[in-house]
Formats: sequence, C-alpha cells, structure tokens
Amino acid sequence: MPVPWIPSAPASPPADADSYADASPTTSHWGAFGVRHLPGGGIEPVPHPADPSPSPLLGGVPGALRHVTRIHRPAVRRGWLEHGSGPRERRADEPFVEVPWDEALDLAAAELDRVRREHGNRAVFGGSYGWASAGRFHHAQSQLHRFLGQFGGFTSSRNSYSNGTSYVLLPYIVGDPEMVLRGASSWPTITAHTELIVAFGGIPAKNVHVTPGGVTRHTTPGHLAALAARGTRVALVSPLRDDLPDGPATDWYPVRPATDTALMLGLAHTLLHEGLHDQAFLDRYTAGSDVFAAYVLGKTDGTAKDADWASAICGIPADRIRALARRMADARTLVTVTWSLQRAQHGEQPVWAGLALAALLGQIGLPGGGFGHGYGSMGDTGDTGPQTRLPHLPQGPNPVPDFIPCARIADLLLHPGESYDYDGARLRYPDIRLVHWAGGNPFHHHQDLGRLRRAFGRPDTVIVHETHWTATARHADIVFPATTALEREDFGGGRHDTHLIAMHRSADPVGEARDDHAVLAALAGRLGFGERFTEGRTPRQWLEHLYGEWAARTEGAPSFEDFWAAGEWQLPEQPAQQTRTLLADFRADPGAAPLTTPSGRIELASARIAALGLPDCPGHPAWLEPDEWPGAPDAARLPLLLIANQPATRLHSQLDTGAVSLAAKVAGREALQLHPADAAARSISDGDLVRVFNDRGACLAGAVLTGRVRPGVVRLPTGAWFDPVPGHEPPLCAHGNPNVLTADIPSSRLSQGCVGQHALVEVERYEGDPPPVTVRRPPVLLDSDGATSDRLP
Ligand code: PGD
Repeated sequence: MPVPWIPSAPASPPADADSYADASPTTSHWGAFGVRHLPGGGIEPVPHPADPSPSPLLGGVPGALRHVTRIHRPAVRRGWLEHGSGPRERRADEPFVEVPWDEALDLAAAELDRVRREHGNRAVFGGSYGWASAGRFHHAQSQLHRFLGQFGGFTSSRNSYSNGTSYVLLPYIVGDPEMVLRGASSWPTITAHTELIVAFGGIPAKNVHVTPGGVTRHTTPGHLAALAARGTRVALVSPLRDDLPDGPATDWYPVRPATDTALMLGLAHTLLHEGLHDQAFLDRYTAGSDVFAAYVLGKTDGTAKDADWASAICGIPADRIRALARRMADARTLVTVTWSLQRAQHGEQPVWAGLALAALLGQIGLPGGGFGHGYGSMGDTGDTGPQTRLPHLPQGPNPVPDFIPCARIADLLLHPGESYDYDGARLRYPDIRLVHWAGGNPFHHHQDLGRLRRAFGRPDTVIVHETHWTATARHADIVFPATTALEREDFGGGRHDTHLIAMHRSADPVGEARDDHAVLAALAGRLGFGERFTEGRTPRQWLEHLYGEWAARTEGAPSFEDFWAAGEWQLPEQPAQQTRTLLADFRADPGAAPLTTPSGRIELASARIAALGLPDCPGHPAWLEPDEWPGAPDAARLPLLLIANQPATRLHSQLDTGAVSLAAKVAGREALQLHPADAAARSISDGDLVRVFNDRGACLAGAVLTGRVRPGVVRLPTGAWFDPVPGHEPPLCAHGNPNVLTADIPSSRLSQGCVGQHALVEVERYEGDPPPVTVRRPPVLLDSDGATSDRLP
C-alpha cells in the first residue's frame, strides 16, 4: 500500500483579515503570522492577510511551542558539576542536574572568567552559527557576540552553511557577490522576458517559504504559476523531479548527482564548437574566456569536453545536451544554480561554470537573461521588496581577530595549532577551551556527527542556550533554557520584506525560560560589565530605542507607539528594483561601471585563484572528480548516492517536533525516498524500516518508493533530531539524521565550505527489533538531591 507522504508540504490557506485582527502579530523565518488563543488553551497560527502563499510550516508551531522537549530549568551535566571542567571522551552520555538560575549563572560566569584568565580570550569560541529565530533585538547570535565582544573578545566564525563556498568564490569572479545572489533578474522580470530557464538544482518550491527574518508575502509560488501560465520552459537539471513543482512546462534532465559541472562544460562545448556563442560579449565583458575556451575545447589537456564526454559523466544523452545548448542560444535564457550545488566538494565549479555558460550566451545584464544563483534556495531571491536596512542590535567590536570558516568547527576543536588554507591565506586554529553557543544546532547542521561528537569532547566546557533539548543541548555542560519568539517582545522582518512586524508576546515562557538577553545581562553583571551590556535599558526600552533611531532616518515611519499598536508598518516600495539587474549598468558601460574584480570584468579565468596553486580549485571552471559520486571507486561498495537536502516540513531542525514534520515521518523515522528499482533489488517495500549506512555511521529511516528520484539516488532531508543509539561507534541514529553519513571535508582549500549535500551510502531493510526514537523525550534530569525530576513523562 502506498505510504502517504509530503514531498513538498501544501501551503496553508491564505487568511482573511478578520481572523487575523484578533490575533497577536509576530513573524518567523517562515513568514509573518498572528497567534490566536483557543478557548481550551493552546494556540492557532493565523497567516498574515497580505500573504498570498503562507508557509505550511505554520502548522508545526503549536506542537513545538509546548513540546515535552522544551527546556524548563537551567541544567548542568552531572560529571561537570561533580568533577569540574575538562575534556571528556564524549559528552552526552550522562544525566543533567537541574539547578537554580543563580547557581547556573555563577558557574558559567566563573568558568568564562577562568578560561579568559588562564588561556586568553581566543580560547573562547563564540561563532555560534545558526538561524535561531526571527526578531531583530532578541537575535541570539547578535546578543552573544555583543556579550563576548565586551567580555574581551572571542574566536568567531565566518560565512554560512547555506552559501559559504559561493561567498568566497564570487569576489574573485564577479566582485560583489550580491551581483548574482540578489542582483540578478527579479521574478516579475523573469516572468515577463525569460523564454527558457536552465535550472541546475531546479527551483525547489519547498525552500521558498523560508527567508532569514521572514517575509510577509511569499511571492515565489505565484511567480512559478505565472511562468506556467506564460509557457516559459524550464530545463530542470536535477536527480530529483521534486526540485521543480508541477506546473511550468518542464523538461527533466535527471543528471547524476555531483556532475552538473560536466554537463555545463558539455553545453559550453556545443556553443563554442558550433559558433553559437557571443564572442563580442566575451571580448567586452569578460576576462579569461580564451583560457576557459581552450580547456573546454581540449586544447590544454587533450580532452574535448564535448557532449559525448559530458554524457559519460553526467548520464544525460549527448543528443539531449547538444539540443539543449542550441535552444539556449536561440532564446532569452536564464541559467540558474541553486545553493545546494555548492554545498559539495569542489562546490565552486558548478557556480563558476554556470556563470561561464551564461557568459557564452552573452545575455548577462539583460532582463530575464544571464545568470542567477539561489532562485528557490530561499524565499527572497528574485523578490522585489524594499531593501531597507531594518533596525538591529549593535554587536560592537570583537577584539580577537581569530576566526574559522564556520564549517571547520570540528577541525578547530580537534586540531589546535594546525594550519590550513582559506581564501588565499594560511591560518592556524586557536586552542579552544570553552564553547558558547546560542541559537544554532551544530548536531543538526554539521557533517560527520560521529566526528563532531569526538570534537565536542575536547573543550573544557560547553555552554548552550536552547529552547529545546536538541542534540546540541544534550552535548553541553551548562544549559540555559531560552524563550521562543512567541514568549517575548520584539520586532522583525526579512531582507526584502514588505513589512516591519511588531512581535507581540503571545505566550508565557515555558518553565523558568529566560530570553538570551536576560541570561547574558546576568552573566555580564557577574563579570563586571552589566551596565555596558544593557546600557541601562529594559528589553522594551531597547525596542523603543532601536526603532526610534531607525525611524528618525526612515521617511514616513510612524512613532513606536503607533507602530506597536498597529502591529506592523508597511515599508515604502522601491519600484526601480523591479526591472533592473545589478549588472545592467555594467552591461551599459563596463568602463564606467566596472566590477570590483582585478580586471573589472567577469573573470572566466582568475589569475589570482590560479596563483594560489590549489589542486582542488584551479584558475578556471573545471570538472574535478569528487571523492564521493556515482563514478567514484567507493561506489562499487556503496552504490547509492545520498542527497541530504533541505526538508519540506520544518526549518532545518526547527519544528521537528511539530505536527507537519511528525506527519511526514515513515515508520516513525525520517522518510528516505528511493527509486522502485533500487528498492526491488534490496527487497525493500514502501513503508519499510531501512538502515542507511557507510563507513562514517548509519541511520534508520522509513522507505518511500518513488519514480521522482533518479535510479541510484536516495534522498534523506536534513533536520531529523540526532538520536544516537547507545553503544554504537560509529554512530547509529535511530531517527534518520543524514549528517551521520556526510563527510566533514571542505569544499576546497579556497573556500572551506561544507559538503553536506552528497555522500555514498548503501541501504538495507532493517530486520529485528528497531531501537526506539528517544530524542522526542527530554534527557534524564535530576534535581539537586539526585532524584529524577518529576517532570519526566
Ligand atoms: P536550526 O535547526 O535552524 O539549524 O543549521 P542551524 O544550526 O541554523 O538551528 C537553530 C537552533 O536555534 C534550533 O535548535 C532552535 O531551537 C534554536 N533557537 C531558536 N530560537 C532561539 C532563541 O531565541 N534563542 C536560542 N538560544 N536558541 C534558539 C542550518 C544549516 O544546516 C544551514 S543554514 C544549511 S543551508 C545547511 N544545510 C545542510 C544541507 O543541505 N545538507 C546537510 N547534510 N547539512 C546541512 N547543514 C546546514
């Protein structure tokens, strides 16, 4: 019997203004909404009336808000409390002792002070990567960075797990990354002008509900419907058919994972070989096209990257490759690359090769043509909303210069003193003694969780602020219970948002939970800089202050009182954004509006990158075999390629305890999509419990058979809470977290980005008694007499 499953959860119905009127306004990374209180207790999210396509994730909010895994009281790991700080072979196998706030704060402040005195501020890691929650004042990382900066500084982290590889590459090849990340054609321009979208990685509708800080209007689903109505063709290049919603006129190119660069080079070869490229554009706007063309035509290495060569690597028939190249040259064509493609080993290459392909077509800077990066990766790519800088908390300086690229966290903890390459520099890892994390879940977001578990054993102390008992909280020594956005006052909005939303408090804090600001203010008080941290303001006074400063320089902004009473302010529109790409001026006159690259042009070959001599990132786009792809030697033993992409039913690991995420579990675990032919070869049926494994670890998952994945490919989205079964090394996750399987290696020595997207695996039916999922209950909690807490269910 087919298993009901949600490949891309249906949108919530739009709300009417009346039902929103009695709700408390708020916003979230998945959009603005109101909170309505139900008669017998409980809450109901009401979508914002201006939102044409509210996020399905709203349905996960009520269950997560009061879930049994909420952290009620400060807690300290028993071993740390009894034996003091110090490295452990592994954290997370002991119970926690719940302690009064003052005791937890005294312990944390004394330990911060000890580490600073004995080892210096660079021994404190405060990178604290993560999405936390929406809200400009109570933004957990901003609060923590302000606190640690005033404490004397901390080792920080740079870039993101989202597009960290592109962020390092793009300055070399286009100058300002925004030129292609947010400055390419807007959706209205695409729907008006584009005839063909060649979408590498697709335009995954599941991601467009999510934007950092939220959006009030989710417009991308409407634009995709407009594309369908206009008949714009989309060449979907992805192993997953669901990377583009049904609707637009679609030609599916089910490419082998990790081989997009080879396909791009094959397309480029046809353009060059058949003289379909725009030489005048290359001459006027690019540098290094001769180097790139020589490589593609095989003049430098003797291998022509023609369609037959590409076909053997990427699995798309050569005649389809040639036909697509000819169509691209014959139409207003937009080449797009999702961020997921750069979340891989050699992740620079598909971005750079995609840009080079678009340059050959000569349409960069034209409305609806050229290159874009991240359509469908997030809700605001291609959005036309205002670009107002919203009010935010000043973080102040960090006196410590040391940093890591964020995806190097395990290397930092495991290899103090070791050197590594990053962005053309040679850096050294400091010796970290204390980790302080607020608003992120590294045991969700990092790769090779078995290795991360060993790395988290190394520091003397780990302090975590969390709303829920996530795996990261369970790996901490001191845990502070944080409020959620619904339990405090704030204001919020995303980068292109149409509204600034007043976030009213709509629920009482759970247990003794406090805001991150309150926790850090109390620590700052104990460490002697409480007044400097708070500037003598209450959180409400901070909101008034930050809003007031911003309103004074923002035309038409109402008073704080009026804004707060109205629950929102609609930001002024900026119509010019709608039609011009950021590269339009460059296209009009590259001499007058040069790019900030060394040549002032788009660099199809970069002398600066070439001079670094990096074997994993040469000076022009190139096909480099990753360690793990269907053609790798290890594929003989691990014949399936796992795609660990963004989930449709939650935000990363957030809301995994909510109704929408839980409804999509299969056999009580995360759902693994696999092709019926691969399932039949392993005697796996729909709904079976399966074990997914490789040398780094294993996890359990529920099988979903579908022809919408390419044979040889399995998909297991990220975000199921890590649930290691005791006694398993390498780890076995009972719940289906794919990061037990992914590799903790850098995308390259240039960018040091994360490679979480792909891993070679094998899958088998799970026989016998499966270990239960335990992560949806809190860990063992003791009171100060050692008795088990009476809150345990
Ligand atoms: P979240 O689940 O959003 O994941 O990684 P990230 O760490 O951002 O974690 C945020 C945490 O903050 C949650 O645990 C939540 O409970 C907590 N939180 C929320 N509000 C507050 C608050 O007010 N205060 C405090 N103290 N805590 C709060 C996401 C990262 O994962 C990203 S951005 C990407 S793009 C990556 N994607 C992939 C991928 O595609 N494939 C793999 N394999 N791995 C990935 N990891 C990355």
